[in-house]
Amino acid sequence: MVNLPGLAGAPPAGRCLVMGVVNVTPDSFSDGGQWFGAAAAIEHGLELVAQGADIVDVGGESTRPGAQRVPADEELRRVRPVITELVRAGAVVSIDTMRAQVAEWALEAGVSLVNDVSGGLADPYMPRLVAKAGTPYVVMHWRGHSHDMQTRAIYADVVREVHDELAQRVEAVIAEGVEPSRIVLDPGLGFSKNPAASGPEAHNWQLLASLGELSSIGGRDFPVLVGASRKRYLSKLFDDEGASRPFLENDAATAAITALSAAAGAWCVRVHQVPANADAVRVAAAYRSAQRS
Ligand code: PMM
Repeated sequence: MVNLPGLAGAPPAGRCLVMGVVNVTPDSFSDGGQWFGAAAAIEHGLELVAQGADIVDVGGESTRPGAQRVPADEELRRVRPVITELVRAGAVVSIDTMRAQVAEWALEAGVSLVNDVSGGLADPYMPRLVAKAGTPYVVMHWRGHSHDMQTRAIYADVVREVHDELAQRVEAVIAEGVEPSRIVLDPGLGFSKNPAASGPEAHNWQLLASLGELSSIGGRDFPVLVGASRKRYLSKLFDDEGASRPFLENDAATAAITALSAAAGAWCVRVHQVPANADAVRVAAAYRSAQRS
């Protein structure tokens, strides 16, 4: 396990970190099937590191809207060789899973962070496992599994409700023994959020514009991870007379969000394509350091 900058007593990060995504799945939203074979996934992970990813996030279960769950042994079968090889190669690896059983194996294999899109709601054993391991823990805002999560995208005030629901999760995982200094918050863009580009239903945009407010819970400022990359709400911005722009064309828009999020103080961005985002976080760091206090 590697100590991640900006968390739990490690030196400050100096800039927003870049997490590159390796989805070892046949059906993820934005790159499903591309890296499904272990050899392709390992090669891709190493390429992301060479391009400047600080962390490689490996997942074996798709969470795209509508996705059905895969059995735990299949999830493990997918991620095992990929994590083993990436850790062996010296990469800083995180495990993207909602299952304690998968996280437990990955922690023994040497991952440095547990990324749980359910924030401990999907598997009640997860927070205690993470507490015992002493690794950083990404607690994402989540209202339910992917098969029907979009029916839960109902908010009177999305920023206040996501903040308050994250605050409840923070309290719950701390009660299970997770150190507050190891918690990273994530607004869960695209998860039970309306993809609208404007208006009162533009949940993802409202959350992005309020990262500071979201990260402040109980008098403490938590580090924030932003997972905006290639999501459907980005395509909505560029919809042309009902025709949706393919998500693979949204990497420039993703880099723009990375710059905005990093300038607003995000700790890390989770992205599918690294080079432009590695530039964007450096742009934001220079911009932040030039700001008058
Ligand atoms: N999004 C996806 C998967 N894992 N983890 C975190 N912490 N935050 C996210 O927003 C997030 C995630 C789904 O994205 P993909 O299937 O397109 O990679």
